[in-house]
Amino acid sequence: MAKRDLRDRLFWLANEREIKTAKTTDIYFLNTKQVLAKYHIDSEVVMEVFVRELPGNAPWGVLSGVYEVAKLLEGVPVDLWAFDEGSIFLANGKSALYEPVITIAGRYRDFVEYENPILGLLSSSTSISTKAARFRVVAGDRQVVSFGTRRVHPALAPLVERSCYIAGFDGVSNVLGGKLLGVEPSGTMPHALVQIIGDQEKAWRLFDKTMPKSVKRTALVDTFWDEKTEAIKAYETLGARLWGVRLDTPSSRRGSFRQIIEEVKWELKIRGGEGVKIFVSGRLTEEDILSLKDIVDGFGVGTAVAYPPDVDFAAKIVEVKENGKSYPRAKRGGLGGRKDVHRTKGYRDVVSLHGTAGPTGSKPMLRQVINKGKIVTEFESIEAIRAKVIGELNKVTKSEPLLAWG
Ligand code: PCP
Repeated sequence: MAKRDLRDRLFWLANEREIKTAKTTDIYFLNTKQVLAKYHIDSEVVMEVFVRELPGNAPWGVLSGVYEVAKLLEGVPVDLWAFDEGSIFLANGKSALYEPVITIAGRYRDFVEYENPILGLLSSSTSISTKAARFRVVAGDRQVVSFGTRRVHPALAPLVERSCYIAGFDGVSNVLGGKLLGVEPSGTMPHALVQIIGDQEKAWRLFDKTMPKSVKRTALVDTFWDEKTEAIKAYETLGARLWGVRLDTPSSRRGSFRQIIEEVKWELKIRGGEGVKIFVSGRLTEEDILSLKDIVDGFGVGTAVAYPPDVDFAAKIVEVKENGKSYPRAKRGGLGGRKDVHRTKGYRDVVSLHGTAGPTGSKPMLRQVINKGKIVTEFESIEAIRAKVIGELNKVTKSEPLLAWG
């Protein structure tokens, strides 16, 4: 075996056992654990996990990864409270105030090493679900399908698809992602199919003859000639069986993507193909969706959601119990004491010291998930989370979310 090969695995990946036992932690946490053990420092603490500022200082994000944090900590002797999976959470980079989305209580030396994987699980999922939610919002009633798992390590493909789907995406292209979600993967055809056959018409015909009836006949129409010419040919080839055309126009040819799409729609319409759907993909941004959604039926979005700006979670001790008494103890830049979050109408979240009653009619956002290492909550189904997120997005985009001091 070459020296550079890995001994016990194929890929540079932590396996589930290593993740579950926090082997991916940072060494300074093990140093800390060593000091606490040597001097029998068994203090109990309250740790809060939160986001100070969202990308672009946006006021809200969509939280995901709570399920995995619960599975990570299951069996560790801690108590854990959390916002539900798929909750809207708020952040304000211009204020010292923050809302904890997860609160952990327990003997610090029992969970010190878990900080790293907790943050990694939350950031990986929430960065994607928050970005995907922004695409969901700008797309309105247009179809948005996740196309981006090729942009990440294959180990993360299911996580990318789950994060996009619960944030309201209509479909996912990844086969394993779809399988774990229980949804049929969505996909058209790659340029490679047309290239290997060497003739667009023949490629579309063979696709049509091969695919089961359930697969929509969507012809990729930008391989060798321009989109208009290939779209006409696709309609002439498949006629009423042509469900849609996909334009994946490379940036070198794009010019005005909008005008290319308008040409395609016109040429299809005057030939009786007005009902043919228009699907576009290729480094799409939220701005592209906004500018094209009036003439496009669906979007395949990849990099922009699979590799989004990161939602930066922090995990900070805010309280330490010594000799049976709890003392607020935040670091500089933090706020001492365990806090509660009560949501009132219009996404006004009141953050107050733990135990303070919330405003009348408000909803406590932190629910207990783990009690002494045992999971004590039922997790919602994927479809239930997705439906909830879509409902919340409709509301939060019509509100003025506010983090308020309680
Ligand atoms: C791929 C696919 C999407 C790209 C990659 C992923 O394009 O069609 O457009 O989405 P993103 O561009 O938003 O990251 P290509 O690999 O150019 O074409 P093909 O469809 O033939 O794979």
